[in-house]
Amino acid sequence: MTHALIVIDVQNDFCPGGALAVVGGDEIVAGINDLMLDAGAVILTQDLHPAGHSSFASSHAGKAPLEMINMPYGPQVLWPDHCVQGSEGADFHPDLNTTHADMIVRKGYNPAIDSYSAFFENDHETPTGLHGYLQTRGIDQLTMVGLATDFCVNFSAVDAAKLGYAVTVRQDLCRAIDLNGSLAASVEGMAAAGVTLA
Ligand code: VGL
Ligand code: ZN
Repeated sequence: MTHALIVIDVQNDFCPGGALAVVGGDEIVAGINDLMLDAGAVILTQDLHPAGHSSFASSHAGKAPLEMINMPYGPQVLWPDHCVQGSEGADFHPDLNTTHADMIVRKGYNPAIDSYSAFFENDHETPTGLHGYLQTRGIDQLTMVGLATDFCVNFSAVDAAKLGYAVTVRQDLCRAIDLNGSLAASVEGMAAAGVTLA
């Protein structure tokens, strides 16, 4: 089995002081850097939206952040503007060791569709290309860490399990947004999909 470490969205906007700050988001950086040292491959994901993205509350008149909206692909949480292309908030946390990354997967660049998962946009159909990359390299075992447990880590882990990867989520190296019980629901969903929660 060939193994990869997938580091999800460890970016300034998801860390304290950022636009969509996750409590304790910066606490996981040192532990993630340590894990990179003995990973067979390291893949970073980067949430990267054009200004005016359809997942931003500011793009919908009368809507506030954390309200829901129905998109053609299903229900969507509306977020504060975050990880806008070219902004400092979109950059990786300054202490994250990006030197060891074999690949950086960018997602959320389609203005009309959000993309939590590292594998598919939120229509669950449009691929990011990561599956092809991992297959080409013969990687079948994944460890996932990063932000946020209940959104991008959750969607990535469940998609990976569905695609046939052996997936472990290191909960100690993830932090959650926890919106209306989303953390508990995501843990249940990941376990049901066959993800190992460590
Ligand atoms: C994320 C909300 C919006 C995440 C990204 O990385 O979990 N959450 N965009
Ligand atoms: Zn986003």
